This record gives sequence, C-alpha cells and structure tokens, in this order.
Amino acid sequence: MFKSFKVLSLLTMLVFGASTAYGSGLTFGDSEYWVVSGNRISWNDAKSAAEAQGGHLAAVTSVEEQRFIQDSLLSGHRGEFWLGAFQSEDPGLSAPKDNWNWVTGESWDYSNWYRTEANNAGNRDEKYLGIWSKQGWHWNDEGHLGNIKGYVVEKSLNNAPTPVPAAIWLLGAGLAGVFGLRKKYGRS
Ligand SMILES: [Ca+2]
Ligand SMILES: [Ca+2]
Repeated sequence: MFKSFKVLSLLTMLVFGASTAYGSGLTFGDSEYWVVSGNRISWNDAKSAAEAQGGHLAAVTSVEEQRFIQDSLLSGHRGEFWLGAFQSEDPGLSAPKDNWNWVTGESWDYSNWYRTEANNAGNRDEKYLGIWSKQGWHWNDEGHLGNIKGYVVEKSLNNAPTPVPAAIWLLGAGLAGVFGLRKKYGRS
C-alpha cells in the first residue's frame, strides 16, 4: 500500500509539476521565452530547472533571435544570464571558441561573442555560455557564478512538451526494472 501511495504521489507531482504556469513569457518566432532570476545559480542547475519548466536554456541561433533576447526579453535586467550552450571539450587558452554546442543539438553557426571573448579568463575552465549586460549583451564563456543573476528559458510552441511523457516513460522503465530485479532475485 505504501508503494502505491509513493507511485501516486510521484504521478501527482509530475502532473502538477508539468502544469505549473510559467507562461508569462514573450513569443519570438515559434518559441516562447522567459527569464528566471537565480543569484549565482550553476549552469547545470539552471539547465535542469529550465527543463522542469517544460523548456530548455535558450539556444540563440540567429542575429534576429539575439536582438529579440537583448532588446525585449532582457530589457530592464542587469547582470549575466545563462544560455543553453556548453563546451564539450575545452582546449584551454589555445582555442576557447572551439567545441561549443547548443543543448538543443542545433548547429553552432551563429555566435555573438564580446570582442575579448571567449577567453577562458584567468586560464579558468570557462565552458558555459553567458549573456552579460556589462558586455552589451554579447556572449561570454563563463566558469564561475559571481556575475550570474539567472537564466533564459526557451520553449518551442510547435511540439507538445516532452518532459511529462518522457518522465512517465522513465517511471515505467524504473518500475519494470524494480519488478524485474525482484523477480530475478526472488528466484535465487
Ligand atoms: Ca533558439
Ligand atoms: Ca570569458
């Protein structure tokens, strides 16, 4: 009975979690965007939070999208905000602009680095992408949290949100795994 209660709670959490209203964002093209405040939040925590809200950290793949984000979405904000890009491998000071990827898998054709970025400042491991008011909303490779004020979420309006079906599928796989294991070990 306790197990059923736990499963029910998890399902309830998924359903209500998914319907949390974050829909006060702005629309550009076929996506909706919003800014979430988070003083010194890590890139990984921001990424998870954006996905929990039904979107992903924003992938800025054109000059038009960049202008929308800096002139409309981030208008009135100050500080540095995470975008959805990371460096899969950081060659260090020799090539700080190499090996960048969008979390969406979109190709890395457009970039908007500040004139001195990406720079692995102070030879730090700067492998996540920030957009920073101090640099005129150009991009910065960032590796510490001192300037981070939050993150930018993008959510496609075309596709049905995937987190819920994915979560339920995972839940199903998890339960199947648990029962499978029990069966396996129950026999030995
Ligand atoms: Ca985008
Ligand atoms: Ca940098």
